[in-house]
Amino acid sequence: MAKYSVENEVAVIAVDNPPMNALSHHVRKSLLKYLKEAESDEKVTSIVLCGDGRTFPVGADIKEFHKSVSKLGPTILDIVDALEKSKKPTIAAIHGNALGGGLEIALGCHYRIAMTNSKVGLPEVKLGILPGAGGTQRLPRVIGLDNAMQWIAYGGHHSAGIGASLGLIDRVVPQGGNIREHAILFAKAAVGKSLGQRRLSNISVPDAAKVESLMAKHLKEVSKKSRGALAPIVCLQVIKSSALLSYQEGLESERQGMFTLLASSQSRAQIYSFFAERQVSKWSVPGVTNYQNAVPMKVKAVGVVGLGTMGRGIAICCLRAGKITYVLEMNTKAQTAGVKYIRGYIETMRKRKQINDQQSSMMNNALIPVDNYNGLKNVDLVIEAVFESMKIKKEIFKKLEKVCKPSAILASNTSTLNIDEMASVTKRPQKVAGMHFFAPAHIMMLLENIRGEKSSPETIATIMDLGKQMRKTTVLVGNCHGFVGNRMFAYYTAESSFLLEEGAYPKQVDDVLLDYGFAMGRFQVGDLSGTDIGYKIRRERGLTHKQQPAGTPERKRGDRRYSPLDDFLYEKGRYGLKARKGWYKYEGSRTPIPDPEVRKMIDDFRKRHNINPRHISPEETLQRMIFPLVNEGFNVLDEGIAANPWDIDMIFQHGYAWPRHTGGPMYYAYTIGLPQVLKVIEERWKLAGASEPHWKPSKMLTWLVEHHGNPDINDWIKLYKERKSQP
Ligand code: 3H9
Repeated sequence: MAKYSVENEVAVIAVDNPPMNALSHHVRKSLLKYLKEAESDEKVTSIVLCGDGRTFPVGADIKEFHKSVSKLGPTILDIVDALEKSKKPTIAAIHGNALGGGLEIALGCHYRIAMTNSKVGLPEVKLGILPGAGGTQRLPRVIGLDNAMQWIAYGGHHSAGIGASLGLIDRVVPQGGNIREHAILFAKAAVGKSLGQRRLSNISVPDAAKVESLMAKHLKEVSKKSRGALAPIVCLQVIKSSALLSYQEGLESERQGMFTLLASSQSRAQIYSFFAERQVSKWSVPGVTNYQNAVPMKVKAVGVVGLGTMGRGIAICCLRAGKITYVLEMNTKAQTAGVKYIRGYIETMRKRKQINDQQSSMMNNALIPVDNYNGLKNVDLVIEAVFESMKIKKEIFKKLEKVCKPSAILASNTSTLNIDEMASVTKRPQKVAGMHFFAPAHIMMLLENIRGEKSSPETIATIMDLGKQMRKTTVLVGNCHGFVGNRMFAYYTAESSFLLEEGAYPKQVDDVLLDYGFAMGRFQVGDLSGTDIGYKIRRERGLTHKQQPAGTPERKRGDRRYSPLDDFLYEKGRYGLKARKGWYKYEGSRTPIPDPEVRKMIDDFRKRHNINPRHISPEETLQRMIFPLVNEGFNVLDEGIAANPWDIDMIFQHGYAWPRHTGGPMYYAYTIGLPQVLKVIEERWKLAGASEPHWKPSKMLTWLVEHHGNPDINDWIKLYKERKSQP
């Protein structure tokens, strides 16, 4: 709805649709009604459009997309047109955010004023669509083609100050000012002034002459940064029309572009992702606790054990969240290097204006290096981040048990190991949990929190709350080897090596993944993170080639298929990018170059095992990489390790850079159709047999297909839980 009032001859129309004033159908109706009323009221000389409550409208109502209600008139474009055509000056008074359709209605107004801390932008591309209410045609007319391409194709949020510097915002109201009062004064002053050039559809695009070169520049950038995504490309093509065609023709091109994108599976996947991101914070442990009733503990001071790559990143996350951060590292050299890195990073954030001088000095003061466990006696929560060894971790937990106050939570940053086993060496298993950060911890958005069997509601609520304070996408999962992410990802990695054995080479596999939308292929990622990391984990588990007793078949561990190619690579000193050689070689840059030496290693291996290499199609490559991971995802859901398919998808999007326009592995399976996914898995299972148990069709997947075909992803859990009551 909207509210209407007339103050001092100025009509004020305030959108009132909490929490975000989205432009839902009923809001659009009410807006147009009040606009007409203001237009026809002779006592009204100008019109202010604003938002009630927290914000100016943040765009169309995303819940209405792909539903018939979105098509019900009036459209946002009708409102934009009415505002622009108005004979009385129209002023958008922006506080909070003016995003998407929200900014588009502001662009329909003759003037825009905004609070200094407001954000403006057209983020539709992140939903797999484009600004569909004239934004692609009006924005370039104000801020120029180059800026508009940048804003729309990447969907960033920009400060009111930047908007003002580009001519989008006519006045910035300082903090503490009353936007409504300023807008009314502004509106009064605008009465009588010519509106001709204020109507953006009347003016031309300033840098239209550069359209071809700008197009080439931005197309190149988006194809690198948003690989495989359709929306950024369509956005650019439609913006191009603003430079070459009339406003009306441009609008038609926008309409066509929107039509194409809305019909694509990518927009559905991205809209799903938008809600999934918000859904994961509404965690629940059925029958135990949930986000609404559990009360988190207050955490003022955190301890981080270990100052390697992970520990440093975690410490930065804690400092950014305003925690006093004790960092324990007993090796003096490692401590000096770690602390230097953290302080250097704080300085970089200050220089980049991500934090101000005061925040920087607060963070520096809050960083307290200690070199013995007693130094952690005052912390409320500890995160250990040492090498992935159960023996070492248990020793650390025993020490922490002794020194930490009884109320302190003890968390492990393990990426695979059993949290309950660590908890068993303490007297406070209810206060033990996993907090699995992804490297580099201060950059990656994901935090996979693991509840142990005995973790208390307070402990769970506290680690979830801490993730929120760190502004991470925080997902709660159950305890098992590898938890959700690494447990599923293990099969993606394993299959990639099997593909090499059977006929593919690293670049061939990586190219398929790049085409799918990953920013990097599996082997490129392996080189970037270092092939030694995986080797050490396999060695810890007794799996490496060198640890096997004489006579052990090279391609088996127990009764399971194993590829030793990764071990061979490590043994040749090919540790990845840092060694300038891994799956690829690197000559003076980070560009991976296929290396004949790796090819030979693979060829020799095949010869030794009499493997006749065969051509492996891109389709087979993709299915072999992704479907076992999906199959395991269903096992993870079946066991209750993940509560919902969107929890899994958010783990992969934010922890493994899974392309957002596919929605994540589970949503992708839903897009392909579960029957088709199951069919491939069953065929592969017949072929591979017991030595590759990751192809054994998941019970849950099989049941869903048999009983419901390809049910809505939102219904998977409900249907599966209800199965027992069915005849
Ligand atoms: C568009 O405008 C298309 C046009 O071109 C016209 C085409 C014809 N709709 O994010 P939060 C809900 S496309 C419906 O947690 P924050 C959200 O789900 C749109 N619901 O808050 C959540 O619900 P719940 C372009 C929406 O402070 C609650 O509000 N605009 C919408 O962390 C709180 O949200 C965008 O893409 C919406 N538009 O972040 C902006 N927006 O409590 C989308 C929010 O049940 N919005 N909700 O979980 C955002 O990016 C963030 O909400 C924002 C605030 C940054 C504004």
